[in-house]
Amino acid sequence: AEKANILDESAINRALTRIAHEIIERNKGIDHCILVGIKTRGAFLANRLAEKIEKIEGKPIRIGELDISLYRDDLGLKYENKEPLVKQVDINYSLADEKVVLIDDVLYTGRTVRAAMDAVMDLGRPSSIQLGVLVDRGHRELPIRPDFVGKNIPTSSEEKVVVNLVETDSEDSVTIHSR
Ligand code: 3GP
Ligand code: 5GP
Ligand code: MG
Repeated sequence: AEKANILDESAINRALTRIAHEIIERNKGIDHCILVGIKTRGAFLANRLAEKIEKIEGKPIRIGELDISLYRDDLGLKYENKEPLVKQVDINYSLADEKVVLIDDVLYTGRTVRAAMDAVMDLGRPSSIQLGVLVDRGHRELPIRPDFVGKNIPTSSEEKVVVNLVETDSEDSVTIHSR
């Protein structure tokens, strides 16, 4: 199948550096912010952003994780009327009156983010929820938009965006594959 390179290691790093600055600017600092990464790769990205934010601001930002998967792990059937399910919540803070910044690798239909928002709201009433993603590939099925975007990649539904991160893959890269 065809493959197109979209982001390499330095492009990913630069995008994350920019997003780190944007998160700080939008929130006038990070005092009431908590990053919540959506596993697997969104959690790695949240960790990278937290490192950058700590370097810039000189203090740590709080961080949590959500494990959200499709009801069935069968990616071959993934789109057929399956809603994402929150499988695990790793957030050791009250979110009441806090600003939650959800982080994911790819934003597509928005259903995963909707599930993430439900889980976050269950932990108390945050003052706001923001969303940062490395790639927005379009095709939203819900009224959800990201506040921070690494790169907008218009895709067809047949294409697949492959995000590789060294924490779990052999390299840092974003590529598009036609199925
Ligand atoms: P990731 O979150 O670690 O990147 O959703 C489980 C995994 O399957 C995700 O891993 C994601 O990258 C990959 N995946 C690829 N295409 C899709 C898709 O269209 N929907 C979902 N939910 N996951 C996909
Ligand atoms: P959504 O719920 O918005 O349809 O999809 C978002 C979730 O599915 C993200 O967590 C992301 O991991 C995954 N996803 C959807 N489409 C793609 C894709 O093309 N590539 C990758 N890597 N992940 C995708
Ligand atoms: Mg993901």
